[in-house]
Amino acid sequence: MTISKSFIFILFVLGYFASVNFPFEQGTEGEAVDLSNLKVEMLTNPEGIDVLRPRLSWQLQGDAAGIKQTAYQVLVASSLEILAQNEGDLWNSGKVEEETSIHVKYDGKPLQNRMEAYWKVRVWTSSGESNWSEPSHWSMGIMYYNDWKSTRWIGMDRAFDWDEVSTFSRLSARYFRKEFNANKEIKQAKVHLMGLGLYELYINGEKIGDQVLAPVPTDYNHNVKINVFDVSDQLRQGENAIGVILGNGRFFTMRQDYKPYKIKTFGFPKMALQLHIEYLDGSKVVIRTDESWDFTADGPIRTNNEYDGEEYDARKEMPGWNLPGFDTDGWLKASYVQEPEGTFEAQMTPNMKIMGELKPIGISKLEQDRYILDMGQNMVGWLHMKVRGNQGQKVTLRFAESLKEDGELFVRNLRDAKVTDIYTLKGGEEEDWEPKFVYHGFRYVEITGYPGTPSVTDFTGKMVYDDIKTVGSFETSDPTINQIYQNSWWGIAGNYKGMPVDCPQRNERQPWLGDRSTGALGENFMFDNARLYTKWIDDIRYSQRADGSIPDVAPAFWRYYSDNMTWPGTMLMIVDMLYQQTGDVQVIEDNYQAMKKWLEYMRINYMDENYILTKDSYGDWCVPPPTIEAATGQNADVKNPSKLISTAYHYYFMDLMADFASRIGREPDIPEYRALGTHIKAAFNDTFYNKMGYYGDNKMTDNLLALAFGLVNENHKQKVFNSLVETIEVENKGHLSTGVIGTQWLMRTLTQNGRADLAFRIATNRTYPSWGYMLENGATTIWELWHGNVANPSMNSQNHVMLLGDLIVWYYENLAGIKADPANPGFKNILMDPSFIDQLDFVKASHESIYGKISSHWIKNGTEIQWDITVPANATAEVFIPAKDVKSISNYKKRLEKSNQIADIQSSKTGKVKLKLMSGKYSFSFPTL
Ligand code: RAM
Repeated sequence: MTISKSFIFILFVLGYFASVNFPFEQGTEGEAVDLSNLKVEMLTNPEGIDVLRPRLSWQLQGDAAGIKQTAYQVLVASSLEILAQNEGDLWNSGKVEEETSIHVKYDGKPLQNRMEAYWKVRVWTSSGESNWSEPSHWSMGIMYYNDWKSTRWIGMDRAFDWDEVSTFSRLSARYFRKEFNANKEIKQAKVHLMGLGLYELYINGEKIGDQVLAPVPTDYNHNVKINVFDVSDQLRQGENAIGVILGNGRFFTMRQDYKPYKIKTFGFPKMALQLHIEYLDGSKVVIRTDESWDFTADGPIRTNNEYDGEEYDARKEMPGWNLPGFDTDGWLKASYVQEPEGTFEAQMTPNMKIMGELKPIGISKLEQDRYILDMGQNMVGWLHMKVRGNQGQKVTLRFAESLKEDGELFVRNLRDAKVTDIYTLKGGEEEDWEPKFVYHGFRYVEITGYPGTPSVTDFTGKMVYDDIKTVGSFETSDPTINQIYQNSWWGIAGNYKGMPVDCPQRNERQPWLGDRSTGALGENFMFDNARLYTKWIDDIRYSQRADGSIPDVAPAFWRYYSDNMTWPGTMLMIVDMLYQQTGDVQVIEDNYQAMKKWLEYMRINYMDENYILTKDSYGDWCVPPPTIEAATGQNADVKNPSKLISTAYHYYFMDLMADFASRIGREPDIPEYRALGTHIKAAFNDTFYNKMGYYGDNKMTDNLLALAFGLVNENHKQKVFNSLVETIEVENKGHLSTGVIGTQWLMRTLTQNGRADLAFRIATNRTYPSWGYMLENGATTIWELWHGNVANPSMNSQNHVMLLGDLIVWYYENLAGIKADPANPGFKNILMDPSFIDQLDFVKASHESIYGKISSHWIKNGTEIQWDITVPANATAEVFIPAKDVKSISNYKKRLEKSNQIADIQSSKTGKVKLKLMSGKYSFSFPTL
């Protein structure tokens, strides 16, 4: 097994500094640092990593003023006891005189298989020295393929009588069990598990971990994720039992078998497991999967299929199957099966979890025993049900996003996904049930056959997505903007499925690259998604063909290698996003070669002698039809490939590559990117510029791309921008006419060119086409199509995020003024230059960056604006205040002057005063202009 260096391992030590000797100076009006409590918190699953040089990050917390780290010392020890002696037997960095507090690479003794590492840090700052932080921890996994050699992959490579293998496969879940005796007192025990497609793990009847639908999906021909759990508390001296249930997930799926270029199936579910037990006396034993494990597929989960649903027959339950002493009469022995082809590797991104619960808002009767339950929100996950009735009674749950006029479920936009869960009662006491191996995208549930009268209190919606923290908050005085933000949150969260999928409901649910190119940046302000996107970049890199081609979907469950700039090019945009937002340079290093190779492949195959990139696939995907009448019944699946789009992106990517090269010491590559860029730019203008002052067909997207990528000659800029504005204001009467591509550049380009007001108008429209139009029509998420209420159902998801474009980016960067500085990425320096738009009374936002929480809250009080800002410790901000002079600005009602917080004050010619702020809290007031 190769050791992947591409995973980031971020350990945050959240320390409230407790140095009594060196109390931090208090901010002007900031809160005092909490000196009583030194707190450390892990923000990532630390078990079983496989990077040889993990990276450590810590945060200096507290609102004290002007804190800058000047040095740090990290200790890493093999035990807590050693660490408590302030010794680092694995690594003692010594005092390192550096500001760096993120992505510090472990540089100690080589890390071994399954080693435990405990670490802590102390820092020296401009305002004093901290104590040692609380200890934090990680463990190494099984890093080498060789260490799996005596462990067998087990399963059963066949279907059973009650199964059906077809497009609509019905394959029952597989149950495995193993009993063993642990004859001594246990010190520590860890399970290392690869359970494909999906697993649930039990020790002595207890479910291990709160993950669901684990592990995260990959292209199992390339890589298979290992999950690791500390089970010391669940094992006991004496008899023990391990139980594992395997579901199908993306591993066993025949769902795409009607399209030859889609992956049919990876095979029947299978697993490999090692349980390492260490006894108190120092002796060790390993329990492994082999043919001694008991197996049955004749349990209660009769079928589970991501798209079609799960069926559970409670009469087939096997009480005690995962406890010692169970009678395995009727069970088989597991068979030794072929291992999957992929590399075995640690899972560094979190699994999914039940992240929230929803109470339904209503239930209504359709007829006899058919009811419709309304969750009040288009959500992703499943339904938990309480039911009491007779043995053999069946409750059928069918899911949909909306209702037809007659009150029945609208299922045509799900295509042939059956999304039906069926529960058969065992009878007697109240029964509790929810599925294990499926998820649905739904607001409404049709309930059939529920014994008695169902009421809302019998059901709970379980919201399921990756265990990722919400790190952003955003609110303004405008209800449309706020509601769109809420809808976006629901849509983005629900579509995180160990990879970002396009939609959660129909027979698709694919990780389409183009849907996230700019969206991922907006999402990063809201969600701590860096590990997820780093995993996805790995998926994309793994899916690259030897010739250099990158697919439109990765992992390439659908093998669309259609070759275009915009979908595969998402790889570059997300690498850039990860670098900008989290300061992670490793992600550039790990992917540089792949990105370069892809661009060469595209150039050699598709660039003509005039530097025009001739190949595109989707064009400006999903542009709004001109009117809602014209849109009615229209199929949106129309491709209009555009050489203008592909050539513009080709130029943009030359820029990105030059930037990447400069970040990782590949400067010798830069002249080539620049030279090609110069040619492309000239060709682009020769071919697509019309001297009337627009590009291509004068579509919004044509002009937007030219402006956003810096392709427009200086003396044409105003004209081109005027053309863009004219299209919006005159032709579109204040609306957009962009699809997935143009919308990614729309809001920022308008704002950068001085028309934040027009961006605001587009952002708050309630008429077609707009995000507000979706709200107007009852949307609680974001639609796939601008005309989602009338479109042909064959491609019309009500929970897609691709049309968000750069809207969320604009919310944070331009309305709130929280933007990462490319020169000091990861919010080491924050660029704060909000548009104090006339139509808004306030904007209140925050983002928990890798340095800590950044906040920006501006509010208009009559003729004055008050702007409160928080800059986290060890970070700085460059703040732009629209004021005619410095005198008219105050901070906490005092005159603005240089201090240990305000490092610099500059009046600029652009009518803004520029301040350089150190960490701490600020409250500026200044008159509205
Ligand atoms: C459809 C979906 C998806 C998009 C592709 C091109 O399947 O709209 O989100 O990326 O087309």
